[in-house]
Amino acid sequence: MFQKILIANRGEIALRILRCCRELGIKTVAVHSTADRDLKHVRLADETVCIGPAPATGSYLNMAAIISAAEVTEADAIHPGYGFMSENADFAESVEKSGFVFIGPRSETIRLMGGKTTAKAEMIAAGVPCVPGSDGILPDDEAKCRETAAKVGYPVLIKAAAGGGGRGMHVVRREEDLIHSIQLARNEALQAFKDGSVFLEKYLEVPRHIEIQVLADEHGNAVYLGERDCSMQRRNQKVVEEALAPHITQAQREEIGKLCTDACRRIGYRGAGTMEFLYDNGRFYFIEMNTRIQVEHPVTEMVTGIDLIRQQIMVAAGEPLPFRQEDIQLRGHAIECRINAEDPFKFIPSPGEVKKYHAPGGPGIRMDSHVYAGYRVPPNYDSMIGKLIAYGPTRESAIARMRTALAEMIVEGIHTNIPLQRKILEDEVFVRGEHHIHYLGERIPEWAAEQ
Ligand code: MV4
Repeated sequence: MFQKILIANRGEIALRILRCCRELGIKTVAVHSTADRDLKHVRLADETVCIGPAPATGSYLNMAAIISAAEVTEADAIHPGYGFMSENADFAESVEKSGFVFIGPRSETIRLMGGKTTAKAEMIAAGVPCVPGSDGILPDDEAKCRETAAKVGYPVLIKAAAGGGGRGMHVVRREEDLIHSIQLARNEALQAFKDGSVFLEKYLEVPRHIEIQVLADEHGNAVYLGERDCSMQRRNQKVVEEALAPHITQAQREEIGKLCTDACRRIGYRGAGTMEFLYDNGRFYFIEMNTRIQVEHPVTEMVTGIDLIRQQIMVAAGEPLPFRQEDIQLRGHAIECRINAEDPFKFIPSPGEVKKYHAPGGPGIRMDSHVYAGYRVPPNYDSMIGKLIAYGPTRESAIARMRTALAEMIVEGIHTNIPLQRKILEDEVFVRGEHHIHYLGERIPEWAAEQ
């Protein structure tokens, strides 16, 4: 087992990883920027290294600085958390070549699944259902593009093959707009990802976003840990996530879960991963794979009783998974509300000093946050300051506990999205579990007007 892990991240996930290392008796190295000296995990770590200035490009995205920090502290492994270097295949490769363990899949796997068309080809080969579309990237030939779009049927969606986050996506509703949209998407993809490759899919108008959590070891074992519904989102930022997904049957879960674990074994996957699907008209369609731990992993931990960070560390160290699929029980329901330092209805970031902080508690309540009274939220990073998770035996009980927790939570000195979360938890469409990926964006104008 590892003696020392370097945590190449910040905020709540860095603290989550540190706590897990402590439990396992593994020493920790916190690397941080000059703006992050007061982070809770930096205070708690066995060793700390300042790796650069406040802008992430000079610190949390600085490969050489992170690897140097691992060298000087003699760490065995690097945990990348989510965001930053977590899905950078070049970073993972450089970690491997420097003699450290990257806590995640092999760099080749990250590269393969990081490309949306290469990932999709692997999933098709494994028998996982995908959104109908072009067979790989679109050629320059305009006639061939028109032929592909006509075969798929309008509306179609043009997507960038590299990168993610919904950038470079264009919906095309009529054939006369196709070539122009492809050109726009190519230019945006070139700008954003230095790769103008695009592909095409049938556009699903009002799907739900459901993702399957998988865990695999180096010995050919792979399990699925149920699914999460992440449909409550705005501009590709998830706001509320839950496990399991409302209205999904056990038969559907088992069918898609088995396909996902078969795919993991096929590609020699190692570690925690998420297969993202759009769910429309009772069917799952794979869109992309995330090769990292995700923000919303706690809801899966609550319904499975499995510590996903611990399992990531164990399998990265070469240990076999300590359970088989038949040992995994999905029990109860968990909901996560992301707590952001931002105006609740205008979404303007709200950095600054947290003057008062009272985290909620009680049965089934978990607060994953690095915030404390007196902490200054820096303006340089993502606005998420924590995650409130409510677990209950049923979805109704999890909602009731989340409402109670949101009502008692106090954050003063900065604006937070807690008022928005309270609105969502009272919303009848959410309560029925009938929301889709466009729902929140549609409701926000009304809620903003009430303020
Ligand atoms: C789609 C889609 C509809 N049809 N693909 C957005 C970002 C990227 N992760 C994939 N995305 C979408 N792909 C087809 N064929 C709608 C979206 C989409 C979306 C997906 C998941 C969560 C939020 C979303 C918000 C807008 C659009």
